[in-house]
Formats: sequence, structure tokens, C-alpha cells
Amino acid sequence: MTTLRCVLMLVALAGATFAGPEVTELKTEVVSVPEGCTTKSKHGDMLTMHYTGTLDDGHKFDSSYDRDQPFTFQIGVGQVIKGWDQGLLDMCVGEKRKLTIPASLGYGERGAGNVIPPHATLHFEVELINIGDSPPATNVFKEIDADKDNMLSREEVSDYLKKQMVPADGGEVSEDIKQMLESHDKLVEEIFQHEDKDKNGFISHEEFSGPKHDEL
Ligand SMILES: [Ca+2]
Ligand SMILES: [Ca+2]
Repeated sequence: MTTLRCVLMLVALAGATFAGPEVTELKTEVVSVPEGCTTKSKHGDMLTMHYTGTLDDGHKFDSSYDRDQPFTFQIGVGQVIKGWDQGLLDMCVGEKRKLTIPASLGYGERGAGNVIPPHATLHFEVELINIGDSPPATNVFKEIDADKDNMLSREEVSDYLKKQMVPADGGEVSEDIKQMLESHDKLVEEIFQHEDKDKNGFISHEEFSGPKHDEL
């Protein structure tokens, strides 16, 4: 009896192991490349893609075609799974590829939600729709520092906040915004409590915790 159970277990294990060749490396197949391709995708570009993702059993888990809405992201910065960051480089606009992505470069041993099971190999058919420049990094410090003395005064912070709250198109100021403007002195105080570390009444470039560099 014990022996039989052992044999059955071995058979089951063997079945699991040899169910299919395990994918461990990213596989990139070029399906078609348009003629006259000059610009290719590179690290940091904003890529707009159409894609269909399927599992080993052919089940489609996601497709931008179904939504009729391509997907835009920055490549190489971890916004997407590693298989995408690595498999969509050097690609022309209009080029189509097939990616086979091992779980280690996909959603790993945990999977994702109810959609991607643990240890899943992912298959993507992708098409590059557009390559855009990287988004400019906004230097908020510079935007607030109206007189360019490299220090933020209460007035500068206050003016900046008002600008953010009032609609730029000159439309009606909503009740919500009126209330925010009324409590906005308090907000300025809170910001200074937090940011003006040496309490000299100004937020220096060094003290400022928000975005303050022109380049990432
Ligand atoms: Ca200033
Ligand atoms: Ca200070």
C-alpha cells in the first residue's frame, strides 16, 4: 500500500515536472518591421503600445485592443514588468513582436490578483505605436521661487498654492476651492512647520522635500 502511494506520488511529480519546458529566459521574436525605420526605442523613452497578453493555456488576460486604447509608459524605469522593460528596446514604430516572458521577469511566484497565477509564463503580442520623449521633470522649487533668491517665502508658497487651486481657464471658482482658499493660510503654516527645518521663515533649496531638480 505504502509502495503504491509512493509510486503514484512519483508519477504525479514527474507529470508536474515534465508538463512543459519551463521558460527561464526572455524570448523576443520579431514578427514584422516596417520599412524605413530610423528611430528605435531606447531606455527612458515613453512608449505607446498595443498588446495582447495570454497565458500558457491560451487564456487572454488583458488586451489593449479590446479597450481600443493603447498603453503608454516609460521604458526602463520599472513602471512595467521586467520582461517589458527588457523586451521592448530597440524597437521601431510599427514593429510587431512576440514576447515570451518567464515568471521571474513577470509576476513571479505570487502572480497578480485573480488574473495571473503564480509562476506564470506570459505571452505578449505587442505593437509599438509611438515613441515619445521622456516626460520633463518638473522643478517645483523653481516654480515656487518667484524672485529666484533660492529661498521660498510664505508669500511665494501662498501664491503658488493659490495658482494651483484656481482654475487656469478663468472659470467659476467652486465652493470646494473657496473653502480651500480660506483654510489655505493654515496649509501654508503646515508646510512651513514641515519644511522650514531651521525655522528661519524661509524654505531653502536644501530643506525643500519636493521635486527640485531639472533632471532626474
Ligand atoms: Ca524666493
Ligand atoms: Ca529655513
